[in-house]
Amino acid sequence: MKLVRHPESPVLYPNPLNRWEAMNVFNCAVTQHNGLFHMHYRAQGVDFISSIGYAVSADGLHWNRMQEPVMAPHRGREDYRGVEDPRVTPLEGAFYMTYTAYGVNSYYPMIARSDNLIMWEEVGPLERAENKDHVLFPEKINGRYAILHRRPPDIWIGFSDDLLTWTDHQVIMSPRPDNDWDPKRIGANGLPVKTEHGWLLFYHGYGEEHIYRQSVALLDLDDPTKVIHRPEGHIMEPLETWELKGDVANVIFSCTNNVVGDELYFYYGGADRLVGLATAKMADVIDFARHG
Ligand code: BMA
Repeated sequence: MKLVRHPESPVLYPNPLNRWEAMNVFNCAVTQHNGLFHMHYRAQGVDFISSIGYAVSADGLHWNRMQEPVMAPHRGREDYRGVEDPRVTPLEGAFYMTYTAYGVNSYYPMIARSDNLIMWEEVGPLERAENKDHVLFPEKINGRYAILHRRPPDIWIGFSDDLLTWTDHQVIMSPRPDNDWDPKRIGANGLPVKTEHGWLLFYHGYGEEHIYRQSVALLDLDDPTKVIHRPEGHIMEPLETWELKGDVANVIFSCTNNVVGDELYFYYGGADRLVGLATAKMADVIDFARHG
């Protein structure tokens, strides 16, 4: 099972007229709300500092962009190099953005909140440690908020009563040293998709050659610390010129996995430069996650 590149992909390019997004636009979250697609994307300007731009679309292909970022570095030395890799989770009537605060010397995982997808206020850090690829589940699990995150090199899960204090962290998936595509590091993509067979988790992995590929796994609905099945193979790898060459070579990276009708819309950053779109039938993805 492989995702198929959409004929209109890439769907978002850098805009050389705006300093803050002149160089690269990539790693977006797409939120379907009130009949529209809302995109939050990582943008890099001429100084290579990352901020988060916003675009809206009726069809998921053609986007209207705001001229200013909706989030820029705002924590002094702690996010001086940028705010990166937004993932947006609708939860209890609000929207939560999980993103990486990249500081002068280090990075840590942040959580922000919005009622309208444009104006964001900080909730706080998940922890003040080198950790990223964090994403909230779209509902509470056994009465607590749940978050996937990545203390290198594994995918972890943690729980909270108030989104501020996170406890009960444990590893749920690790790199597979003998596997040909995810032997070194793995991390979660967009928010897990609830299916009748379990939480469908999209994740990325890479090895010594630093090629970022994508795959899926299924987590238990009631106890997502349990991995039900994890296929050996991947569902997408860099192949197009703009996925092989860009700001960082050989990268397909994603912070979102959208269900549109009976299809998966998989938006991704290609070589840390453009936003691409690939699709598949959801039924095929779920079948691969269960039996692949
Ligand atoms: C990760 C993040 C992503 C990036 C990827 C590949 O660590 O920085 O934003 O797409 O590396 O360069």
